[in-house]
Amino acid sequence: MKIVLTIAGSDSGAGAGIQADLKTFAACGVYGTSCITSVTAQNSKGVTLIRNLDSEIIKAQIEAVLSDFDIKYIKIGMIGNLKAAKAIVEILAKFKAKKSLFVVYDPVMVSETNATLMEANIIEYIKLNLLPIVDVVTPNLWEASKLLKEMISDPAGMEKAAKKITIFGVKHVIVKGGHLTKSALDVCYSTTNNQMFRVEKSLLKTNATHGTGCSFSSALTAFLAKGLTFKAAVEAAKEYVFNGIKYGIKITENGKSPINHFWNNKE
Ligand code: PXL
Repeated sequence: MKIVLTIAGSDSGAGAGIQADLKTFAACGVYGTSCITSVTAQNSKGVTLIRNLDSEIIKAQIEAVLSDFDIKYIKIGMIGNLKAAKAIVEILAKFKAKKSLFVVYDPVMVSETNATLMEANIIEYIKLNLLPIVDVVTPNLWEASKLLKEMISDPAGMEKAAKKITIFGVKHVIVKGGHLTKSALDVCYSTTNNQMFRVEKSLLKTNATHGTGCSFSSALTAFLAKGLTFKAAVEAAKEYVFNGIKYGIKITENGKSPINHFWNNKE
């Protein structure tokens, strides 16, 4: 069985974050290991408290698994502050010098309930130091706008943005349009073969969308680890999340219900 690693924050509601990542890995048939960067107390209504972990424990978790398990594919999610970002860059650079690692980064900035999960002043550091050592970045419209300092709001803008983001040194960009009004359209660009392609699904009328971003990037990591091509892995990850939303765990009328990571095994 392929072994992968997630570097992300903990979500007590378990729809997103490290809990979503590990469930997605299990559902997609890979063995997931983890490094927790931050602990968030949250439910379907919002985030009540965040504790970012210190760089020593972040580095030690990554060192422990990468020095022992045979891991080639890594997913990164929530990075709360500059210290965490620096710790992750430092340790990944160290291991990348020794062996080939393929890194998928979901640039998490706010929660589904709009709480700030990443200090805004670290975006420049991330662009200059983390993006050059990751292989895929998966911003949503808002995150892509923040990375490029310009508004991205439609498919044509998404195509331009996907290409532009590769300037920071990342090979593949997926601009996710889950917040578009007509359909859930993602625009993908690969520098390896200069390929631009789109993946599209219909919008589902539900609030069970908590964890979609985390689960998409984790499913993508899992499918890449299993040997799918980039395009096939994106399509399979999109299908996985679409079904997770369709069979969501409806726990609330007003807040954000979590997706169902094990829709394939539903009652
Ligand atoms: O979906 C973004 C996200 C990432 N990581 C953690 C989260 C969330 C959203 O709530 O809680 C820990």
